[in-house]
Amino acid sequence: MRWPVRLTASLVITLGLLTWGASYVARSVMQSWFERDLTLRAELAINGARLALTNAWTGAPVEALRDVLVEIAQDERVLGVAACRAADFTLIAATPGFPSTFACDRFGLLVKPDGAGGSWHTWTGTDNSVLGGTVHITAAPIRSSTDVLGYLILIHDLGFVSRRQAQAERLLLVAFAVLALTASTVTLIANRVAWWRWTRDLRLLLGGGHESPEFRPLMRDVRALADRIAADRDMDRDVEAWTPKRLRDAATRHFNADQVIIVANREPYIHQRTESGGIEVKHPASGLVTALEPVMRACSGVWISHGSGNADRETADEQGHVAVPPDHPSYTLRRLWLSDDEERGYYYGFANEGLWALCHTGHTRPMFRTDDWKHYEAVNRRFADAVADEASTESPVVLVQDYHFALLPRLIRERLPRATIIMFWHIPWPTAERFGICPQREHLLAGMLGADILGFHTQAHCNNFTETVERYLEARTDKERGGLSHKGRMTFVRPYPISIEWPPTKVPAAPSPDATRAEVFAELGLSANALLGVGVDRLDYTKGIEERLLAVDRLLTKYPEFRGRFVFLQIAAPSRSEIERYQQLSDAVDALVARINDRWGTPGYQPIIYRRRHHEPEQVYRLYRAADLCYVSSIHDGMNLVAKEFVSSRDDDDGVLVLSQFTGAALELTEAVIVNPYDIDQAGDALAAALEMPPAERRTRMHYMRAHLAEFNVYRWAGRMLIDAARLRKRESLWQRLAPATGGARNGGA
Ligand code: ADQ
Repeated sequence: MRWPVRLTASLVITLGLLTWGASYVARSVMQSWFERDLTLRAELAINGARLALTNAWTGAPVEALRDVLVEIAQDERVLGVAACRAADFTLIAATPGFPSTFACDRFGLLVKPDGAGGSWHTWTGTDNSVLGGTVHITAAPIRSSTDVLGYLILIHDLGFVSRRQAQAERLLLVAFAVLALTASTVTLIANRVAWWRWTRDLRLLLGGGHESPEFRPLMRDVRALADRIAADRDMDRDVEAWTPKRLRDAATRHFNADQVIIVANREPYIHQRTESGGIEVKHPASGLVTALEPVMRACSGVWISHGSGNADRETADEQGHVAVPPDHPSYTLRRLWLSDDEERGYYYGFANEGLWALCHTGHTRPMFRTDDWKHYEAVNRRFADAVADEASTESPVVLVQDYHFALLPRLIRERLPRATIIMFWHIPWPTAERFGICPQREHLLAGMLGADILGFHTQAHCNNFTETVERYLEARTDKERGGLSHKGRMTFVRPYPISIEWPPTKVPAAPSPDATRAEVFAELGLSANALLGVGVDRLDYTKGIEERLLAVDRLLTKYPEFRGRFVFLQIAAPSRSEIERYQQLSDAVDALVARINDRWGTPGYQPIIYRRRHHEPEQVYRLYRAADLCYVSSIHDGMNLVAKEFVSSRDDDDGVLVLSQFTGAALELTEAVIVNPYDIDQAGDALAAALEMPPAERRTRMHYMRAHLAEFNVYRWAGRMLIDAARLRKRESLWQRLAPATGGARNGGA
């Protein structure tokens, strides 16, 4: 809460308390005044009529005594007067208004202790049963010269006192409201004026227009501090959910008009020619695209990538530009055309046969060919030129994606020295020893260290990278801040676990999970009591598809109750099919599916349904929502977004995620059933446990995983990197300004 609001709130509370206190005091004082007044009136009335009373009491008929009582009861506030005998507290006479249910001996309790001497007694209180409200009762003794003859009971209505008290309280309340309103208005106006004056002075001061030379260094520090506070404020706001709007705001606040450029090999929209000669837009099966596309939609800017679709050229302009998303354009896609040789050498060769195999423990031998390396270098240079072409300022924020572009940060730095470069490595980073296999290891590391920030999914990958640099380059490590200094510039190495968009845009429009399940079951020809597991992957040897199918085989072997009932639907998008290892994998999966189906299949039942083709995201989400379980069995995976997508799709809090311990996601989605996919027995048991899991446990686990994703979504992933980069940039500019005085080092720290 800002201080003027706090001040106004405390003012209102204080005035409220004061009013309450004042009305309490006023009520008590008024009450005792009125009581005293009534007692005096009663005394006056009774004393004035005492002679007549004594006469009427002794010997006169009851009517005479009643007449005297009626005289006394003239005052409109007197409810009634009665004469009671002293000896036995019985009624002698009473005025007509005297409550008939009020008995003399009721009041005797008050009088009796006094004994025969008799004195005045009063009682004030509320009696709804007999007297019908708040009353004041006076009992006055009537004496002959020797005895107490009896008591005269006067009952006064005190209702008027309450009415006057309520009136007084209302007045006080109105006075308080007027006072509070005036006080808050005055405070707010005073605050506005003071704030306006203060910010005007500060603006003048920080704007530098009136800055005297001796204050300049101080002012620079103040500005840097203000920027730092703004960045800190963004970090502190992390308790708030990250949304596209918040990400956009953070990008605008920290980078003003500076452009955001993403470089990724895969494009988010691929134009493909259909068999009928038309053109359709495809969304690639890529975790990187899944994560970055919503970020780009939030930040606008330019996405540079290889134009890989066979209708890409004709849908782009001469510079390769096309506005996307096709239905609501919000950013520009810049396509770069690669020759077949370039694609073979850079993409299939060095990046995928070399680096992909090197970075994953997938038991596939990495291949490094000199020719591929040359293409890799050349294509990296071409992309660096494209970034320089697309840059509309000299200090854009460039987000370089993945192992296809290890050389790019340094190449961009040479072309745009003032750019802020963030590189994110989407796959694991191996141990220093393993990375040493790569013949071009030093070039790759030096290229990456051109970035300001290098992001990995996990701290373990960061540690591996730091050790690799320490082993192969002359670099200084700043362990405390996670920095690596190479050739005079610092690169920060940090974990940023990637995620998916949240709230998921594909879910609200979809039919309910029950309806989806019924539809999908009908399409697959499954009976209503069947159980469905799904696997969703690019057809890649790191995803453990063979291990997954073997686990299904083990489930059916060990748990006969699931035969004929459990069906596993595996969809696999063909990927890198030019590479021999991927062709082998495809054949091996085909053979395994056939073997398992042969073994357990019956007429009308196939335990594995295998679809080797690309599916659009909406179709993938339908399958997630229809399934009883999703098994992610990667043998090594940077993060794995399928696991997170499955969780995000289940707004019914149902379904079980069975997840490999070798994914980055396993560190976050700890409520999944975590397995070692190599341990086929354990994985078979885990599938059985998932299928038999009680609904309440399924819901609890899913609930916690969804809560985690709601907080740690892809906007947070991107936002944290941008905020860290903004911090660096501010610090960098401070160092540059101070450079003449300090002999300044660049890129001093985040
Ligand atoms: P990928 O290896 O591509 O990503 P992953 O994170 O699992 O792997 O994402 C795959 C994406 O492709 C998902 O969005 C999924 O829905 C989609 N997909 C999979 N099969 C599909 C199919 N048959 N049809 C259509 N779409 C399909 C790399 C790293 C990961 C890291 C991501 C993000 O290998 O470890 O999680 O980058 O950083």
